[in-house]
Amino acid sequence: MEIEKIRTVDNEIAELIEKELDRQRNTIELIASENFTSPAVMAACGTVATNKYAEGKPGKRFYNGCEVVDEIETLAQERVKKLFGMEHANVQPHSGAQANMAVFLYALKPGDKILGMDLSNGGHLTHGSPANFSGMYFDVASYGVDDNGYIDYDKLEKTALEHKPKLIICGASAYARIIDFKKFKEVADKVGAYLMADIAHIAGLVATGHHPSPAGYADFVTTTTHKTLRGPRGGVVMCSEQHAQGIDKAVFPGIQGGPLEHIIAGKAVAFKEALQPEFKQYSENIIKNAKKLAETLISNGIDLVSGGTDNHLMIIDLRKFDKTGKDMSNVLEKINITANKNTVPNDPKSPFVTSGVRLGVPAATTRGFNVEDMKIVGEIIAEAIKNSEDEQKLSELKKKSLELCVKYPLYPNM
Ligand code: DSN
Repeated sequence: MEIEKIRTVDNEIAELIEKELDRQRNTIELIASENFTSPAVMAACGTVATNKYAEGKPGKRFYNGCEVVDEIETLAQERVKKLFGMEHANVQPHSGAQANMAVFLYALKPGDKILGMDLSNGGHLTHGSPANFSGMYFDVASYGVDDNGYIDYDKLEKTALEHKPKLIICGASAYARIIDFKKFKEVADKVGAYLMADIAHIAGLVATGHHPSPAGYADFVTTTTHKTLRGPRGGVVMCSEQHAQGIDKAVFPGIQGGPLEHIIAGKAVAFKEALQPEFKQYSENIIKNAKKLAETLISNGIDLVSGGTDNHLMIIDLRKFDKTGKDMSNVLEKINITANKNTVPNDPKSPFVTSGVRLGVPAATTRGFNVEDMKIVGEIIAEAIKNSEDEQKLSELKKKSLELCVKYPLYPNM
């Protein structure tokens, strides 16, 4: 076993990894951006490919001895292009933030105007937050959601016409509804802007046709590989041939040095998995599970932003209970459910406190949870919110969570 190999050198780290495995096994994972990657993907990441420097791209490297990693990286590129129907892919970005940064470096000059979804309305830090490079080096305008929690496309268009951004960013980290890439493209065309779709959250659903694809609409498509796509932690940036050379140069030497070829091997394996019919079934199960969880919460008196979900996630709005996302995510942790606090649109509370909790089902679905299980999970969460001060009740709920964890053993052969 891999952990035993670690133990022969470093018992402290071996013990901590085992402890983390134990935590994952005994917790219902509902962080919307997390997943359980396959043993094959994990194994690929722990191989000799980690030893190789390969600055450059396949066939055009700065070091010798890259002929094998060239094949690994080329396979990863070909598979991800097939998954998303894109002409060009660079699989080297270390993360989604790096993929986005590469697009910014290629398409923009410092001070250029960008238009992205406001972080507090569901956008991502790299879509123009003042705390991030995207908000520090570019002039940011933002759009958000309407009173019903749906993207306000009219306001998006008005803001675009007013600000004339050079780049419009669509895609979100906390948005439960279908994103209309066609509408975004129409707006981008009206103002002559590039369109970037950051599909990090929904990539797995896009790959299987369970969410519309940005291919044919967006100039640049970025994603992480570890969320609904269920690969190793990393990023990818895709575009048409027209932008290929510029994007590749932006990734290296623009923002990164040597690519992580062992992680790229893991990405290649994950892309192969995502091309199989079983993955389509997995996406379908995600959608069914998310709908069941949302439906159960609502029928148990819990409000959701936009009143439900079309994808893998949902945001609980706690305002009517006068409770905070910070407290409730800690209460859920007490009963072995992991989730994260999240702002709701127009949140009166700070991002460190929040009035919401984001829930997502990709990880639980990988584990095998079905709609009956999601109903139980929804009931547990609703009870926990309503009885958050009742320690006796919380210990009963923790027992129920653990029963579900035992029902679906995680990594049984590890
Ligand atoms: N941190 C990720 C998420 O949780 O959505 C976004 O990068």
